[in-house]
Amino acid sequence: MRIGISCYATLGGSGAVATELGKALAARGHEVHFIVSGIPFRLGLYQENIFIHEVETASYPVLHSSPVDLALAAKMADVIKHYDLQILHVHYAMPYAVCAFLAREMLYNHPVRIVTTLHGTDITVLAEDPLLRRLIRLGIERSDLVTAVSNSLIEQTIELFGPRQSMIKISNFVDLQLYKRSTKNEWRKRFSPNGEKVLMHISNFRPVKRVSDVLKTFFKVRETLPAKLILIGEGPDLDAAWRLSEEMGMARDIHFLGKRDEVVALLSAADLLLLPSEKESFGLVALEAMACGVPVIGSLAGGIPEVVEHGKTGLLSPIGDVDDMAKNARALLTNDRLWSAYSRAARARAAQFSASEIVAGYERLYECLIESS
Ligand code: GMT
Repeated sequence: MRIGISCYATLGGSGAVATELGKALAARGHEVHFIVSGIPFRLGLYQENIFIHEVETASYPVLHSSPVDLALAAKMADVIKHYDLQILHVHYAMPYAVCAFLAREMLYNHPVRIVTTLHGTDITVLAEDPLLRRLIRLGIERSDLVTAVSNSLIEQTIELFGPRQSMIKISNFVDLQLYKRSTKNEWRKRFSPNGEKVLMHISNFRPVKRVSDVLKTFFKVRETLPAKLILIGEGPDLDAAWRLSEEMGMARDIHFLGKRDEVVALLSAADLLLLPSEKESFGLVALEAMACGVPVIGSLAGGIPEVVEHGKTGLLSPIGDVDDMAKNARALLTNDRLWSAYSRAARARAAQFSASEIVAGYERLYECLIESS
């Protein structure tokens, strides 16, 4: 098949999933065209069957801002026409499904099928703006197929939009060959020179991640046992997190590592992943942690309970309940047998989200869409 993919190129689960999907489809022999505003961060080395079409927007003195999304729509139209794409799979309704709709309008009767995957933020955050909501609705309703990454996200979309067409849940996935716990781990020695427990948080430090809850939970855990906190990623709340760690007198036990590529090696050094989000349509990082045998201490937000099995592969608490999260973390960290059982169950649970099966599912959906056009 000839498939186009558009996604956010920057750090984030949607870009990671879209890029891994594109790479897997290319490995299966499909021609994959990324139509993007930057090189997707998970793209890695050159791979056969992958083409990158980067959108460049000129700025003109007369325009207040550069017409980025319109330029993307025009680029999509160009690539669809030039490579005769059969599928354009966009990740996020805003702006990508709207751009895809415009692109197809530009080409009049081109048979390309538009698949939109909802990842959360457009539904759970952007849709609060009534103007954007109308656009998001347009993107959703003019797609030929809409998928969402969790049942929770489907329910929220129905509640907000009551869209005319149905949606299909296709979970995010993880490559189990790549994401597995490595035992020879240099990071562990660095983080835990005296056998301290290692708690980890990985995110883009947006307010919805509640990074201050990560620190408060860690503070309570550290009161009763020697522990270190590793913070990976960057984003708007990073500075505040750094300041809070100083104010709480924990700076020596917290390592800020910034944006990192070696996520598997880092996760392999962790005893627990902390994910206390306020909103989380899926929680890809929880899945990746579980694949590396890391149990999750998190919140009951959105799709997290569909990924992390409470009482088996992690322990979940109401949003903001840092006392409960700390209690849960201590329960796992102070009982090696319990931790090992959770760690094994976490890996087994991750196997239910294996990349090969979920990618094959997407492939079948594309084929059905093309046949029905
Ligand atoms: O969580 C973020 O801030 C990043 C965002 C994104 O655009 O990548 O993540 C969303 O999509 C991921 C992939 O489907 C999900 O795993 C995340 O749960 C979802 N984030 C939110 O719903 C807040």
